[in-house]
Amino acid sequence: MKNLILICLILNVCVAHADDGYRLWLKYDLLSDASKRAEYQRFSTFIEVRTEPTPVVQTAQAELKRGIEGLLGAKVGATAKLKGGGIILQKNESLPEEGYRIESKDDNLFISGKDERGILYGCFELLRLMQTESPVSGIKIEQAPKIRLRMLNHWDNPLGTIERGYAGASLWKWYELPETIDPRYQDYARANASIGINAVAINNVNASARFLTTEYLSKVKALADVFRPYGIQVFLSINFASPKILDKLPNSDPLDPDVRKWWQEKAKEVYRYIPDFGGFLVKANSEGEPGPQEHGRTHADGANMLAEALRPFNGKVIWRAFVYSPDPAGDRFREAYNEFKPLDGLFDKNVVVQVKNGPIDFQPREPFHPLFGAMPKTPLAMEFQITQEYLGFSTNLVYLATLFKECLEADTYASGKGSTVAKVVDGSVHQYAFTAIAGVANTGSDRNWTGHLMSQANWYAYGRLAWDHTLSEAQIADEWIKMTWTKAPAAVLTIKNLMLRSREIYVNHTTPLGLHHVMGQGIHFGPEPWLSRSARPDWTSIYYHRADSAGIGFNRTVTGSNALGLYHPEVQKQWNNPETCDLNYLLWFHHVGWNKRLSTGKSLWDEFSARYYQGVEEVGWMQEEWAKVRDMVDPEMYADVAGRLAVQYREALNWRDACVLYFQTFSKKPVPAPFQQPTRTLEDLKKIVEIYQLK
Ligand code: GCW
Repeated sequence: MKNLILICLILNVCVAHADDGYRLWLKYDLLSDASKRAEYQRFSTFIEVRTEPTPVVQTAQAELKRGIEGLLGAKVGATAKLKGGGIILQKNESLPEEGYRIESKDDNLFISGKDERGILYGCFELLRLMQTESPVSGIKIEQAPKIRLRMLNHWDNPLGTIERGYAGASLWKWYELPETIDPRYQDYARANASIGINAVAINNVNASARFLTTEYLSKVKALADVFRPYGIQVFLSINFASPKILDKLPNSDPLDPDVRKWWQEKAKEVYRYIPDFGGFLVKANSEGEPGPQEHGRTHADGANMLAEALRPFNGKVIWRAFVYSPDPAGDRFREAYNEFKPLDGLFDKNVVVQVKNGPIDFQPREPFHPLFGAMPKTPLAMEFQITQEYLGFSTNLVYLATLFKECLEADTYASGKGSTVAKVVDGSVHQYAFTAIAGVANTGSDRNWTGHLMSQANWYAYGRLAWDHTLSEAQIADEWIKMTWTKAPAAVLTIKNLMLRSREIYVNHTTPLGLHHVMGQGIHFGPEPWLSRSARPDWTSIYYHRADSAGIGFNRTVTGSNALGLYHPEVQKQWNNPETCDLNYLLWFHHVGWNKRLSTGKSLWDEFSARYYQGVEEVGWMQEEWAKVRDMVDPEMYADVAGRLAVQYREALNWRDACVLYFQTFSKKPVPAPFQQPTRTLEDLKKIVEIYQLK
């Protein structure tokens, strides 16, 4: 028996485990570099807590112990009998909120936090440094988040499906709650805490009223109880018509005293269950959801009614600006701006307006939303989409930090040069009293959480950027790869390079040069540029690409919809001249002739069609690069990504052939050399797309 245990132990150490990705970036496997282990060992003999051991502090302590014991393969003591060589967790009131300091002093390592969350985040930072084998000796670093509320928004439905979710079912098992607590809830909270996420809205913004019932509040409470020790607050998406749906009030008019009273009572009830409840997230008068406009009231009236109900408890209203009233003659690009800009300054103090990164809807590339910089008196939250609704679901490798950064670094010029979107969101441009950012989650019940293993990086990168938007996409990729895949320098470089190029590759094989919204109707998967009829004109593809025999693209300049006029004049200057407009945004703002010579020296048609071919070739390049790391990463994880890259190649071919063949019917031009005309016909491609639309 003893021998058997010994053999197992040896095998455990020597044989590479097949990894299913469940452990994300928190594997804590033994570090292979003995000198690094020795360096870290010097301060890892004990952990001492010199502050009140609240649940969050206990989480921090337990995590640190777990991490160090895994990484160093040595036991960590509970308290100091020795003078030096340990880690001390303590408070330091002088630090900024949620901030921490890690400092090596007098033979010990001190992790000080302004508050319990600061301590927790400091512990995760130290573990990240160790996981990436970074130097820790003589360390003194201080960090604090740039944005207060760093949220995940789940579009999870009561029956366990996830709207736009591609990694299995919802993590929340509503029918088992509150009595049964899936251990996965805790693992989920832990992963979030490790990247500084401090709030989650757990249900779909297309909200069921059932979450506000007593029956469901006890379930939500059970989740909140699991998340709390990880510093995570719970929010609920609410259905604006709840008073009517749940309690048969004659209406849900926000100025009706009975309706207001209903929400006040409801808020009280919610806080009885969850004393630290975060607040309500609201999608109203958008895509058929109820809202104040049905009663002749504004978004501000609706938001302020909820704000009044939540105020006694310090709760927040997060009111989404994703609205586009049906105006067939208009331009959807302008709708949110038209509705919200006039309301600037009319929202109560505890209201935040949440704006998607771009004006249409989470496309592979969008210009930043024109509301950023235009609402000086209303705190705006950023809404990014982590789940890849328009970016190939969980079959395409797209590292989204590049997309996030492009938006965050765009300059609004709201108060002079350098007024980036990031600085609007972090409050520094308009001195917002409260700041927030949200990411639509890509998690689900798949063992590896996100379907595509590489999409774990998007969850990770979102959290890291929410904490500090100045981090570079390369640095974030670097640390994520080292924690998730390998620390072998050549492999890290290969994977990083692939990740950093992946978003542009996806843009090339789907929507180059600023083409947008030409994907399969409803499911938003695959190409459907020929889509010409839908329930609304702005749900078709032809509405957006406007291709004709002359050219392609949406004229949003002053001679067109003039949506460009919503931006600061300096921004307009960047985009309003088709000669100088960044090619990445060209078709967002201009209808361009097929023969028009571009800055690349090629005609628009040649450049446009060539990019599809390049995109496909680049997916082939990603496959080759991936093959290079085969022996340096876990075999099961390797194979999973290799398989999905092969799928992406096939899907990229579909995009290329569908778009080239379809737009060729307008341009009437040959595919430019050296590329070959697709061997399939447009009808072939239409059939494939139809299959994906079948019930
Ligand atoms: O992008 C669209 C999605 C809808 C989503 C909506 C929104 C939750 O296709 O599925 O609904 O945006 O953001 O409200």
